[in-house]
Amino acid sequence: MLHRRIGVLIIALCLLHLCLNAQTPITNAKSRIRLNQVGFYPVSPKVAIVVATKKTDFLIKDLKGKTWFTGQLIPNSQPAFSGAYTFSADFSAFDKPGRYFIEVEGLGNSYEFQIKPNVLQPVADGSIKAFYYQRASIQLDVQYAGKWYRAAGHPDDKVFVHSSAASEKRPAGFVISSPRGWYDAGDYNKYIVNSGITMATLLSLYEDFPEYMNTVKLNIPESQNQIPDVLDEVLWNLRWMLTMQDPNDGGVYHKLTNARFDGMIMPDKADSARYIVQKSTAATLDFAAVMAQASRILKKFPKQLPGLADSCIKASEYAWTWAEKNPVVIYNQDAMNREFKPAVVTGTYGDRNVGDEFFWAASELYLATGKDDYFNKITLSKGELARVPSWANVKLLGYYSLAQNSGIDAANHPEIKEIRTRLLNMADIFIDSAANNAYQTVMTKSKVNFNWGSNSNAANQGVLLIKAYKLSGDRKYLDYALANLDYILGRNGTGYSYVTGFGSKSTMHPHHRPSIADGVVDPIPGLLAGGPNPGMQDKIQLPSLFPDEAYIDDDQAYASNEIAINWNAPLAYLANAIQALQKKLH
Ligand SMILES: [Ca+2]
Ligand SMILES: [Ca+2]
Repeated sequence: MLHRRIGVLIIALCLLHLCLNAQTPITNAKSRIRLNQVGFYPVSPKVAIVVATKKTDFLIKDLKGKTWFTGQLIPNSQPAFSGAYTFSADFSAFDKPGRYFIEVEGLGNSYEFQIKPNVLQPVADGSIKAFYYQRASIQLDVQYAGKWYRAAGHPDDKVFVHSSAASEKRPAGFVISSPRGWYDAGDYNKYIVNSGITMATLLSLYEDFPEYMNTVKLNIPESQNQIPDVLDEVLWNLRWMLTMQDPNDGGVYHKLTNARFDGMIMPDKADSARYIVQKSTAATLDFAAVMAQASRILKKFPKQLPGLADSCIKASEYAWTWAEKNPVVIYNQDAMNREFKPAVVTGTYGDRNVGDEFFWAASELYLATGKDDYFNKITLSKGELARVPSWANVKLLGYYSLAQNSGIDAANHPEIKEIRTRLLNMADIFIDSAANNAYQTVMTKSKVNFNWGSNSNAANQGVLLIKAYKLSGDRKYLDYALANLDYILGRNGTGYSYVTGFGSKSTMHPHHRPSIADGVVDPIPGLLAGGPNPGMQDKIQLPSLFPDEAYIDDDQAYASNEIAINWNAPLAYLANAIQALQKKLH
């Protein structure tokens, strides 16, 4: 009896297998033809990567099946990390606007894509709008948030001074008001250190592309005022940051947080007590840098924002003074928890080296005030650049501002020339031999790019390449910046578009409390997933451990599928810069 049942089961499984096999060509092609699933500008380079075994023709067809372009797959010289060989389908010469798919002889069809001017505008807008969805202390109305509308959470108007932060004038339990700000990531806490790099990236997006950013409308509550929407969004977090400075000494609290992470609940259901914890040198310097940069930019809006630029530079210099008096107050959560209660076990952002924070803050303070005292704090040591900026290593943010700020007296400061040379050298190292790897991008050159938050490396490399383009006018940097954006939108080892809401096969289950708890099938749009990371710190089994395939679209997989403001900001910079520069791509 048992044998007979097993026999029936085997026959059923075989039939199922046949059925699945009958569909294999199409499924196969969609997973094997990897391309930017959003689309291409008529003038821009257009490349899909095909995981295939032989060199054949490929066709560009419209949705009615009419062939518009025929090309031949070109083998790439290096295999993917998995050992699989890839081919490039280059259809850059084809520039007719429309909706298309790629058919590869004997393989099947790709996902659909578009060719048209401004094709990346929705994803560029969406990557900034994502910050609106991260806002604390505000209800998201249906007219702005669509089906993701929600009640306000975290008023943060009664925040307790944690015992680690107690001072004479603000003892433990003292209440301050610290509303607004963005939720940092998949959780609902607010961290100054991670706000630092995030704010810098969005502020420099505005500073580098003011004309384009003046045209960007995000349908947020401030869209009708006379301030560019990207700056309105930045102001939501800036006004929170200002409340994180102790008015009595200028020091800045490391974070505003629950004692423990919330469950997977909506913001308005998360009502644990909120604390500001001890001050730290890193937080204070990040704050000083952001406020100096903001003062420089907000000065251009004296009527709309009376007095704010002045408040920012005052707060910045006050913070700098505290940091000079307290140069090594390192945030060590374990040590703090041994001494103070309640224990706090949320994100640490414990940066042990603050040399780069001093560099960045001094750079921004010099640019904002013109005071040589700040410039004299800047020293360029050899070999200090190798990686893109991160929350813990912000030196490059200082480089960016110094290299590009036109107000600076470069003739009297030879360091500026040296900084520009170093940035271009770094960009050259990035693009060197990038044409050889399986996906023909800077991101896929090396497995070291695939750590926690790997997609932010792709985005931050893109930012650096855009900066190199702005310094040199050399289009090769722009092309590789675009290739990294293609990578993020589907030209990669998994075939996923890692931006929620954009692309046929995009991240659906980010580790992100509102997306999990809101009862809406689609995740909140415009969020960049962390991306492939073989480190598996979350212990969630991954389908592959090859560096560029180590990804799972699972809302528990915080090591590869969380979202974070410091990852979304470089995506916003890259996508909007590409939009602003699209006409230069030919
Ligand atoms: Ca506005
Ligand atoms: Ca650091």
